[in-house]
Amino acid sequence: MTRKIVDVDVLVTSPSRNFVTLRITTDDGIVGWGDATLNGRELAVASYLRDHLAPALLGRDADRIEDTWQYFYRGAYWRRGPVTMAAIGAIDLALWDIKGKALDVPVYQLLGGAARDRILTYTHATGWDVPELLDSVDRRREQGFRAVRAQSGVPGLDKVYGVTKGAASYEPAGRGAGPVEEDWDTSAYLRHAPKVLSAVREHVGPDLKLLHDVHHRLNPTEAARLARSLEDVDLFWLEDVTPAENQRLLRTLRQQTTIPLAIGEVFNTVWDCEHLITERLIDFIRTAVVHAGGISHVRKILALAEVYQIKGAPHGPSDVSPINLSASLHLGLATSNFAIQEYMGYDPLVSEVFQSSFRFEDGYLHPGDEPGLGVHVDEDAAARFPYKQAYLPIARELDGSMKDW
Ligand code: KDG
Ligand code: MG
Repeated sequence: MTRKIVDVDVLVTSPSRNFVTLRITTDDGIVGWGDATLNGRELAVASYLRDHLAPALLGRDADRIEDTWQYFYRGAYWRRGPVTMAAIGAIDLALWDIKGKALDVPVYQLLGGAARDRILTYTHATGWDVPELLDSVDRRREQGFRAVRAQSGVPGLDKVYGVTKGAASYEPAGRGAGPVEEDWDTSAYLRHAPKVLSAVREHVGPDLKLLHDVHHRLNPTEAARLARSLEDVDLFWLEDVTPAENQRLLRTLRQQTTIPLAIGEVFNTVWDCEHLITERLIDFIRTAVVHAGGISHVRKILALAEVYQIKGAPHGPSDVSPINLSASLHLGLATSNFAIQEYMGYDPLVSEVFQSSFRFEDGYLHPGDEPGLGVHVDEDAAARFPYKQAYLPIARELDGSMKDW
């Protein structure tokens, strides 16, 4: 028996920020949902899906998830890259959602069943100065988080990516007709970050897991200097220390420090991280489920990582939708080498569009036991929030030259 795909549609909605959502419907009336959000490049993925992949999906057997993945990956002459892989990822999530609903089981059961009871999660704390950051960390601990990523301002700079001034929660993209420009000063950052993170460790004591994200801003020498100055802070990880292309040079850094390294939120396939994994230049692989071709491909990345004692810790910012978060949780529950899930939470407007069954308790997440991925999309609510152009900011050195992401 085949379960035919009879309808494919793409929703672009902006409840506080932009999300691209794929809806696939089968001839027996099952609806599956996939996230296709690529921050700042949303409409490119929407068009790739609508104009190129949707027509080829009509009439295919929805039950053949792996074959559909291979069809769109191997069948494309122009492979890989974030737009292509997010589009394939969205289809993959929607098909896993359909299969779970068809069999009346949550997706984690289809992936082998629970390999753990719950998933450790970390969230973000940000403050422009140390007192503000400590307040933010304390608020996160009061909410129950056992792991917190801490980011602060840098003296002399007006804005720093990932850091808010005051109590506002941080949103990676800014709305407008072009990217906001920020300044960057490596020397000031390298002087300041160790003091701030030491103050946080002193304030919270030994138990809280502390993480810090460098957002690809350093070269390997600078990264080694930072890592060595942070040895006593006992970080759970240091993230994205150098630009993602700098893979071979990470060996120098590894020789200088035992600080665990996390990399990979901008990777899209196993071929982007194969060297990092097989040379064990990292400790945590961060590919987001949707951005690397969905559950079907990310579980292969995690299987490779398992051989090298590297753990999965997928990207989970507020700029991918609750459908992606839910998929990540199903995969995480069923995967033995899964370490932690990033969870920034969502603006209340997002919950008007995406009603999810995952639950947060005592610093851990669980995807819930609804059939499929467990996310209901309210299309009327989605239609109330039209797309608004938005970009991630860019950064320049103090002399005006472009800085890496
Ligand atoms: O869209 C990019 C953001 O999601 C990213 O910059 C946030 O680095 C980030 C993180 O670790 O969540
Ligand atoms: Mg990051």
